[in-house]
Amino acid sequence: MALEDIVRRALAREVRAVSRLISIIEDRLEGFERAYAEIYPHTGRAHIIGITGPPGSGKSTLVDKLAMEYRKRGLTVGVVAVDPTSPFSGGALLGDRLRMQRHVLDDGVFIRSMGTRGRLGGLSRATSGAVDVLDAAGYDVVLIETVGVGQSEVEIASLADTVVLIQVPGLGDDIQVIKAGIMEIGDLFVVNKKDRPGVERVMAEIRTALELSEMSCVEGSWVPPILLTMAETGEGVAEVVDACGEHLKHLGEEGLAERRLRRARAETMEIASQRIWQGLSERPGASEEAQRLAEAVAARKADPYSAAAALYRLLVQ
Ligand SMILES: Nc1nc2c(ncn2[C@@H]2O[C@H](COP(=O)(O)OP(=O)(O)OP(=O)(O)O)[C@@H](O)[C@H]2O)c(=O)[nH]1
Ligand SMILES: [Mg+2]
Repeated sequence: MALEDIVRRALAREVRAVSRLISIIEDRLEGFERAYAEIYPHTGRAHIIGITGPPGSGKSTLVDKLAMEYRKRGLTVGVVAVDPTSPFSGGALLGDRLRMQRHVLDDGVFIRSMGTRGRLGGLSRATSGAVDVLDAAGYDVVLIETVGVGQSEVEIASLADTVVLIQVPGLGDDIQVIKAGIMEIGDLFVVNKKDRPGVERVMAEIRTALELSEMSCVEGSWVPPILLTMAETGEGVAEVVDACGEHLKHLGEEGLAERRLRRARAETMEIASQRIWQGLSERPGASEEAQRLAEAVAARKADPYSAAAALYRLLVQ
């Protein structure tokens, strides 16, 4: 199929074309930039929701139930599951596939899993591309699942309009909640596995951490709700959907525009710096010069700033 046809069909939400277009962008195949330019004007309509939490906390189960709840409400859902095979619940990819089966006959749900290995241009670029394709294809809601292991929460936060942080009882200590810099990105907290002992304690820990960070909050700012779920049975899932909707409403046009400007800036800068690096590496002799400069820095004959400036001059001269 010609690229033009793939783009046209993806924009009409034809599942196979959507899938193909994500691959083209993910693998940076011939013409991917042209395709991106064509779909991009159609993006910006979906509510993009990031779902993150510790390995095995029930993210995939919750995402599945959220998709079902959105379908019940007449909305279409795209899902991007990033690295679903965590060492914790190894083989989750198979589980994810089985869960997908349930949606197979429903073209209102599209699920895409992405591995983390061998990504050109980084995982966040690939995820971002998939999200944009789903958004352009007209899915009303796009759910992104990532395992919360530090950097990934921050990346998901930069992509999503609403960030849902999942916690579960029984993971031992409270570091999972209080990890510095993570609390701040949560717009919604979900304590899953409410059938397990220790739920009250997790909720109290989140509440305390939130109160600490709220001390600097201005009046009228969003107070992240803490919701209880049992993803396995679907209990509490409708309330999560409601809360995501309320968060979007609270953001309003202005808040949403501000978040999206942040994303646009970060992405544009990231692509630009990749371009610059690529341009540099294509200059004859540049990698030898980079090596020579690195050796000079290591030997304290040059400082890293002057070395970088010298490399940069290679590019612009
Ligand atoms: N007891 C209980 N188990 C649950 C609940 N929700 C999910 N689980 C189980 O927890 C396990 C992990 O669920 P997943 O949805 O795969 O978790 P995940 O966070 O996506 O896992 P990774 O993607 O591997 O990080 C599965 O065996 C689920 O059936 C719940 O509410 N209560
Ligand atoms: Mg999962």
